[in-house]
Amino acid sequence: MNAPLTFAPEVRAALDAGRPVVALELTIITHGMPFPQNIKTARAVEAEVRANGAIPATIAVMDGRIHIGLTAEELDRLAQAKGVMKVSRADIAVCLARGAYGATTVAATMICAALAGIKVFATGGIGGVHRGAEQTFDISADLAELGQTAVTVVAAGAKAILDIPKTLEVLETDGVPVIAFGQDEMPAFWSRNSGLKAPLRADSAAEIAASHLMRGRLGLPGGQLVANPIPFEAEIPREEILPAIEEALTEAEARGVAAKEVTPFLLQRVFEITEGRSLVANIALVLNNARLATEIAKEIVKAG
Ligand code: PSU
Ligand code: MN
Repeated sequence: MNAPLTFAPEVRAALDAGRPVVALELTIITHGMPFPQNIKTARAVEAEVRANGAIPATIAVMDGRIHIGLTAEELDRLAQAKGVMKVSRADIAVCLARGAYGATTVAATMICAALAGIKVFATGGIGGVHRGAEQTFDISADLAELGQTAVTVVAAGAKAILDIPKTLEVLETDGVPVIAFGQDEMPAFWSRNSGLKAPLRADSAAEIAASHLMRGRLGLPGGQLVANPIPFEAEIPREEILPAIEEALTEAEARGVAAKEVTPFLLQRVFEITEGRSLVANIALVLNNARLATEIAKEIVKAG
């Protein structure tokens, strides 16, 4: 393989020295949050990884290359650029070949992280099986990626805009361990609880690191999904967020929103309906995930 990777010098040095690195994605910044909170969040997440003892590697497609780690100037440019492509497994090669700007989703960020030798990735929420998928067939490529690419992904569970039971079923079929952190219940992004028991539970970063390494020893392809509940003080309880989600879903259906537009549309509408509260929660959970991912990356280095 001869993938067009461009490493930030600091990330390259950390990987060469076997120091912990955490991958970060940009789609949540370019397609999931409004300006200027998005750029502030991107910077804050990098700072959080650093403060806890790992090197952040925010990933993006630019000028026909996959960038593993961005300068402050590149981060600013991408967060403000118009027409940045939302790039998943299906689009990444086209985006690179065109030389366009691309923000990688969970699926594409996993692909890039694996190519770069990065084992842990922090995001907000993963894509999943959308409600009504039995009609629309809308199932995020994030799920199949988790089934085949060996990266441990820390997310705040699946958003309640998705069908969480079906999402868990697909992950089980694909052989993906779904590990709730520190609680029995599956978290649901803005809320700590989903009303569903998580398939697995772990109470320490060391245990998650050990199972990551064990999967490697077993030759199992695919990653792990760590479902990290949003901090108490930032959560929007289920009964408060569900009406906003229902309203956003009804509107998406009425307007015929489809394919890649669905997730960004729903996030934007929930943001408007909750008068910005969903965004405050979203930022808090991304930071929380960055902290846990950093701990896992450090434990993998220690044990590996
Ligand atoms: N969670 C968010 N905001 C987002 C996403 C997730 O809070 O923007 C993005 C992630 O990049 C995820 C993608 O991988 O949405 C899933 O999109 P789709 O359902 O189209 O695969
Ligand atoms: Mn989709």
